[in-house]
Amino acid sequence: MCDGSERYTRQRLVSLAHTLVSCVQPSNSERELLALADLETKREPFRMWMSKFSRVALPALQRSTSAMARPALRACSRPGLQTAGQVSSRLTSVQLRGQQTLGSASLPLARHSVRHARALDEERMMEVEWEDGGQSLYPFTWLRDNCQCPLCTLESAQARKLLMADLDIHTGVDTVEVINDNKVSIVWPNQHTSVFDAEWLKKRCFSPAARQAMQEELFLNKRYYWDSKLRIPTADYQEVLHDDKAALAWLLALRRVGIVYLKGAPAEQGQVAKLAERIGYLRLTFYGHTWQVQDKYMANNVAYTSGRLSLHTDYPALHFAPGVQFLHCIKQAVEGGESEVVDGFHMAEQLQREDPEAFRTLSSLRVDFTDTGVDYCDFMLQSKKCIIDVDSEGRVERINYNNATRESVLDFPLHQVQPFYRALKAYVDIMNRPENVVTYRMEPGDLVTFDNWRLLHGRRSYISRPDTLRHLEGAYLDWDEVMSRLRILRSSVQDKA
Ligand code: OGA
Ligand code: NM2
Ligand code: ZN
Ligand code: ZN
Repeated sequence: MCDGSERYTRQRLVSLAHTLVSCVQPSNSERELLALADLETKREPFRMWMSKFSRVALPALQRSTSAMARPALRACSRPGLQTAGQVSSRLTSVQLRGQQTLGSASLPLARHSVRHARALDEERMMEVEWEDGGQSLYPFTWLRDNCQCPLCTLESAQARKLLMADLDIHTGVDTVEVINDNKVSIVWPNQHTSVFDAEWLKKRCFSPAARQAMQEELFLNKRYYWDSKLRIPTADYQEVLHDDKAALAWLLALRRVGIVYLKGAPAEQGQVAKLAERIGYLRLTFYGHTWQVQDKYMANNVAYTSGRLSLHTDYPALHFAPGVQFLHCIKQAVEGGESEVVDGFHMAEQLQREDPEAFRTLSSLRVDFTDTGVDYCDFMLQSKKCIIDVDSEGRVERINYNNATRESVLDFPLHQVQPFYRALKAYVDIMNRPENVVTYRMEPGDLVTFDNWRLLHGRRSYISRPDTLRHLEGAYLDWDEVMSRLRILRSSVQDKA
């Protein structure tokens, strides 16, 4: 088998691994999950890689209850997985025989051919029948709104030119036909013509499974939850700066695991800014573009002392707290100064299970935070945040908690004060259990990157001596910019493969 097809197979299996990641539940052991993440970074000889894939992916697949895991399991779990050719053909057949929507978004190499397309005038939808037997429905209004022609779309910006004022949301169609090159052509009643590529349509199928696959591809919202047994994913700082594959692996792990350790940075200022440039730009706050964590005289923040910092997220005093944090160790204390981290989402899940009342309290009561002082300029911040932010479906999406900046002003009625303290204590007690905390000690040249919306981090107190001044440099970024770079790297690395 030539290198090209090995690469092809590997790429497909990596795609599958991505799908698996979205199938496996947090109950899977973290070691397996991290090994899965490793799959996409390591350039091992093909056979070794294949046997690792089967060893790691199969147990996770077998335990997964997700419908998406089943066809993948059928493809992988037969004997003879070791040879690339066999796997390759099995995956092909899975794609061909699968349901219309299976992983269409996460299997980029799949080809979807249109067998037939017709207008359902009554429902005002177009029905597409795929070669694999599946069907997809597309409303006329949506099709007209998303016409890709140069009159309706500014191609150079990939943006819609068509105005809402010019969209007839009750439009019918004149004709629908499949044309050359796997495209569907629609002629509208005013004779305007739209041509849609089949792959483009397939990705935008409205079935729940296709939508879920597309959302996962766009936002990578599936996380690995962890506890003290986590081995923090680690990469080489220089490699991340200079190699796209290393940078992609870094950001994928940052998204899924929430923390990645980089080693090998020069022990001098300027590295967090350089790393931020790898992504786009950093987030300016009142503490400056980057900030120096040191024991300072008349400190404007508890972080700038030698005291212990209990587990916290940075900057809940901002309504839009920074999504990502970098901390670079330039000098470590002789004694103390170790770092601690916990998975705030995992801890919130545990709280919800053990003490649903406390979870309800922390996810519904808005707490005031405050921060006043002078740094980049003078500031007087006030914010109101739930300590556990949940989305409209009740999923945890952000943790906001720094005990140092929690306001003494409590904006709730008397009878809710004690229940609030009880709930907060319950959450903090879970976080502080030794089985949940990962402890590490940063050495000069180490640079930790983490999800500040998800992790809580802390540091032990340290002995401050003038000759060995502990010094970390930090910077913030936001998730939009980080995800943007992640998507770009994913598509450029994929194109090169
Ligand atoms: C901070 C912080 C960690 C450390 O500055 O907010 O969490 O190890 N610092 O000093
Ligand atoms: N620093 C490290 O919420 C906070 O005050 C976090 C921010 C000072 C930039 C600390
Ligand atoms: Zn058009
Ligand atoms: Zn902090």
